[in-house]
Formats: sequence, structure tokens, C-alpha cells
Amino acid sequence: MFDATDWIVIAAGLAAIAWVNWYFFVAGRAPVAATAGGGAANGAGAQEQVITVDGGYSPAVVRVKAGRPVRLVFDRKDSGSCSEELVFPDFNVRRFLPTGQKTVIEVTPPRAGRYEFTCGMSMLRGALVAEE
Ligand SMILES: [Cu+2]
Repeated sequence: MFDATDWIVIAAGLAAIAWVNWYFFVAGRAPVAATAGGGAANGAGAQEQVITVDGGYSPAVVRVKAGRPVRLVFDRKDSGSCSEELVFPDFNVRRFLPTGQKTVIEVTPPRAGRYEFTCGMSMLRGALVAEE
């Protein structure tokens, strides 16, 4: 027979499974967007956005103003081989991201458009979306 402690363990286990499924199948696909620098769009300040790298990029879409420098700070949390390399083809960037460190990548989107970045095998995807 199960006693109360067993039920708590079972419930916790089911909750963990539900969370894992939600994390990988729902959260990963949600179009999470952020606007770099918050109020910086009003002035000449740097457009900076921290992107957490943990089995994916969060936020996966960063909105910026075209023609102005952008600082993307990749904060890598995971240690999977998939995310160790960042490729940003439009800017000729190919950079190793050390786990537990922040790697700053500075680019200037020349014009409005969507500039995709990926891991070394193009499995993880994110994009810089520049607007006029
Ligand atoms: Cu990969």
C-alpha cells in the first residue's frame, strides 16, 4: 500500500515530468521577444541585450534599431556541445561560448531586416530583428 509519503513522491515526480514537457515542448517554441536596451531606443545609448544560452536562446528574438551598434551578451549556462558555438553569418561571426561565462558580441545591423544566429550545427536558432 502507498502511504502519504509515497503519494507526495509520486505527485512531485509527475509535476517534474509535466514541467520538463512544458519546458521543452511549449516554452521552447513560444516566440519570446525582447527589445534591446529598453528605453535606449530613444537616445544614442548602446543597445544591449543579455541572451541566456541554456539549451536554447532566451530571448530568441531581439528587436533593435537598424544602423546602430548592438551588444549581445551571451550568458551560457549549459554545457552541452550543441550550444558551444555561436554562428552569426550576416556578420561573419563564429565564436566559442565558454560555459559559465558571458561572451559579448557587437554587431551593427546596416538596415532593417532579420539577422539569424544559430549554434554551430544550426539546431538552436535566434534572431536579431532590426527596425528603422
Ligand atoms: Cu547545435
